Amino acid sequence: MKKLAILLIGVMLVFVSCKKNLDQPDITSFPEDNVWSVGQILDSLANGAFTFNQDSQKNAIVKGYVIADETGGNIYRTFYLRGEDGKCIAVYRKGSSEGGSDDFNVKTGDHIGYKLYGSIISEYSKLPQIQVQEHDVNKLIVIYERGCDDKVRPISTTIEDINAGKHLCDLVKISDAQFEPYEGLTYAEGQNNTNRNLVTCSGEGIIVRTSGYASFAAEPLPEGRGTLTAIASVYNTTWQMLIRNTSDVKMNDVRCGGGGDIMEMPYNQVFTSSFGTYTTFSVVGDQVWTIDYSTAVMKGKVGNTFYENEDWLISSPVHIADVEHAKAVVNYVAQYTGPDKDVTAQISADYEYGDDPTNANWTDLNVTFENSAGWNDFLDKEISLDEYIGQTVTFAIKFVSSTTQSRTIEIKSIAVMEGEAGGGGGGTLTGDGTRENPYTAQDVITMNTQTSDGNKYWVKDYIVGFVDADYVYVFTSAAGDVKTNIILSSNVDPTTADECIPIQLPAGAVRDGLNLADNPGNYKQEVLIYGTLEKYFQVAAVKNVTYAEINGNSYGIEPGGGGTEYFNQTLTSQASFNTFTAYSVAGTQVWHFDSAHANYGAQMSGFENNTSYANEDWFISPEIDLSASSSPALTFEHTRGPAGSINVGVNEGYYTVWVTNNYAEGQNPNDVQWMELTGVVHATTGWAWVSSGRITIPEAFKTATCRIAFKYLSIDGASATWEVRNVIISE
Ligand SMILES: [Ca+2]
Ligand SMILES: [Ca+2]
Repeated sequence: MKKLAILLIGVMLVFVSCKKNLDQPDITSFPEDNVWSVGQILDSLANGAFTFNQDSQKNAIVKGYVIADETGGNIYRTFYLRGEDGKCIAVYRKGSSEGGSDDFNVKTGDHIGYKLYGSIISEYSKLPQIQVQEHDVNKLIVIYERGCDDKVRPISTTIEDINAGKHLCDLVKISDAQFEPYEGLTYAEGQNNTNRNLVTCSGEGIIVRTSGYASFAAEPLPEGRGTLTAIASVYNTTWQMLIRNTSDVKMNDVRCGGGGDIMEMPYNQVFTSSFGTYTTFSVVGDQVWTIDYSTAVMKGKVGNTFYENEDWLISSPVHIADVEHAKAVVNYVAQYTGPDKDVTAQISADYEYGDDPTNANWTDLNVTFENSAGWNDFLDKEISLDEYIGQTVTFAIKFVSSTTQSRTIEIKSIAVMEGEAGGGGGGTLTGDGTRENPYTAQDVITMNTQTSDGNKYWVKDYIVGFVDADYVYVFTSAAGDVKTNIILSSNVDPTTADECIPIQLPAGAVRDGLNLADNPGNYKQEVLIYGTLEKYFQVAAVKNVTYAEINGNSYGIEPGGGGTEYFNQTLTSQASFNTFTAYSVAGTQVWHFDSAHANYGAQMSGFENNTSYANEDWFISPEIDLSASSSPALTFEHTRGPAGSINVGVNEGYYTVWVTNNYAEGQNPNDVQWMELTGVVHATTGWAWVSSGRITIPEAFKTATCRIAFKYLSIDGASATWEVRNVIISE
């Protein structure tokens, strides 16, 4: 004991932030000649599951801090590790029936080394994990120190960022949140795993999932508003929060979202999962504002019948601060045709929150909400509120439909904020994003697109360097070993990051062909790429690049056939996925989209919990107008896996493509007549993306109501995963 005490003091001197450990097991150190970061492990996992089983990996270890342990019973046979690089992963031990395993001897706050040799690195329903194979798990773990509280603090973030996959497996903290509903509810129901809804005062929502075996399962949900600390986890496409114990939940403030309180600018309401601080009122008609597609939706059509409606979406009162300019910004999509002035922006100084709006005086702000190009093409309508500076007002959207006409509008968010409506100037663009007239890097900077609209665009400019692991823009060729990105600029000799856009290079032909570490000759060469426009390294960028041309060479899969396009959905964003209808005829598993792996596109698998289940699942496009086409053909990219299942059901027709003229939304596809489109090229190696080839659409389907569908089958005991993206119909 004395010896331990002396050692303890020694450790204290070195590691001021931690308290040291000492009921240490047999092993006190590992060789450090092969230390992996969690980031390196995750990067390798991006290419598929793997096992640390090479002779050269005998000493492989990863070092990091335990951010959640099994105490509390909500986290099962798992601890979560935050690497010394800040990246996170789950560490999972098998149960005794599977040949496992002792309890982990680690506690939250421990600084540990974990021996990787023999472990499998895989995704469990999209959750990255180190799967321990050793029975005596603690032989794999050295605890260097304990109580490293500084290293295991939660990251304060937003639900939006969690849903964007930015914190997977990390310990995060959400503020201004509350359970909804909460009355009469406990964390879990009986011994069942239970989902509860957490919503923030700005309207974002996420699931808090609790095991029926958690020590706090039967405790009531808190009534109030406050902070929640939890592990950001995922189960396939469902993002969820796992609390460690109830001390992670501090919700003692008065609840928000009753609405009606006077809000200060900036007042931003998003309608992801609720109306938040907004209220709705139906003056006429049975149809009402609803939350769907993560937006506030209003339409006056049910089935094929139009109904008369007047329906309001109304803010809490907002104080327009004493600024030079103020505006409202409505982010929306709209389609179809309604009566004149069917969607208007209104403002009132005397509206009582919750009342019938026809009892108040409203001023029509005289703006037009044009239809958007499609369901993915969200528009920002900016409306000046300069006349109301200094006043407290209520802002509303008023919707009207008739017995013959109705538009559908989906509002993602409404912000009341400082700034000049329509201001900002914005430069003019050189290109238009087509292959013939691609955007330049400067165009991408000017447009400053933060979220992909689901479409891919062509961008052409000079390769001028890459972004290194410290997020530094390096303007030289191959000065490092970064292969995952390059940067483009319209200036071949840029001096600042402001002149550049980062380009994400997904693993495969595009990365292999473009990255500067392997291809130093690409430096200062012009490249043409095809990808989504969205944020990367916190700035406007190009991601999900599937095709590139440089110096006469091409890499990846060339989209379309080059002719007029009648339909183009990437399926690499939730919005694009949502344009299709997923219909499960049989089996629990469904077509789905996973925002953490957006480039997988639409996914379907009959495999869950290590078992293959029988399924019949259709993934059906929206109506595609081919009435003016001459020789339309379908192309798409697809892949199947894992490698061991590559031959499952190919000859039996488990992965087929069909076309029809008369499918109605929501119908069982088996009640409709379809024709199979044959000649689809299938992948023959696991997870290899291939082009379907050009599949001619038969003459009979050159109509205004053509739909194509991907039909998936699996049987009990045999299935594969099918992933589909970049679905194009063109001449
Ligand atoms: Ca109504
Ligand atoms: Ca199914």
